Amino acid sequence: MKAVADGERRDGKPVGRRVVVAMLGAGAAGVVAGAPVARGIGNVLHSLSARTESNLAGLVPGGDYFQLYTVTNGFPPEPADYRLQVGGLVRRPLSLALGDLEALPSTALVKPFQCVTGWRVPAVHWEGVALGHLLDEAGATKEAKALLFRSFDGVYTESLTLAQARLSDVIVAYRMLGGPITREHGGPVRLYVAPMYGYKSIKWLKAIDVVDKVYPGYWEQRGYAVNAWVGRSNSDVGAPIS
Ligand SMILES: Nc1nc2c(c(=O)[nH]1)N[C@H]1C(S)=C(S)[C@@H](COP(=O)(O)O)O[C@H]1N2
Ligand SMILES: [Mo]
Repeated sequence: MKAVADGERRDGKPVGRRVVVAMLGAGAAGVVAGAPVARGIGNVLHSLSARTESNLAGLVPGGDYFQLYTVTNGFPPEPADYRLQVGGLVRRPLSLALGDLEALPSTALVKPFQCVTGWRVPAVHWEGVALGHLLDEAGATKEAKALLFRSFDGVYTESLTLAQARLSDVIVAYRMLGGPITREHGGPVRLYVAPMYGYKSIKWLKAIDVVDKVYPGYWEQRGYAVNAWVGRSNSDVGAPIS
């Protein structure tokens, strides 16, 4: 059996928000006989915190391992065909193959990953390119205020202000947990926003559009905070005092 500390689930099964709908439809978490209880409660509480932004989810007991979340059955490209588009309010639009990303200066981080439902993986190894570096390469114009991230799944989106995007622990990641990012975890390339809840870390990253204002992302349109700081006020839009 794998060690819990490596951050992988033991059964490898994806957990989607569709479970929430199914379970609420059935009446209560308790009726899902035989399902891992913490997983079910986690999903139900996720829907609660979407409305209340309370910290109820923090009460859910759980191991130090990832759950796999996706609102779709994403279809990422093969690593060989992968391209990341950086466009919008930039002087030099970019189209980067995986090899192009790997050739840029890399940032390695060992940091927690925390979903707003309460599960948290304490020390995850990440590697990728600082998002601020990509912004410098592309040359954001004066009008640029925020970023809109799009996924190859065609549904999920995310947002960051320009100041948030330039934090040194926000990376376009191509390695995670000691290897290339797996398909389930959003490979070949996903975002990792270390100071914010997991929903900011969009999987199967397809495009970064530099835009004139914040366009709230998938879960943000459904009630989650746009400024998703872990352990800080959601009303704080700026960069942290470091
Ligand atoms: N494309 C896409 N990215 C996504 C999601 C998703 O549903 N689709 N879920 C988010 C949420 S809520 C979390 S907690 C993390 C989970 O990452 P993991 O599946 O690698 O554990 O991915 C985030 N990125
Ligand atoms: Mo999440």
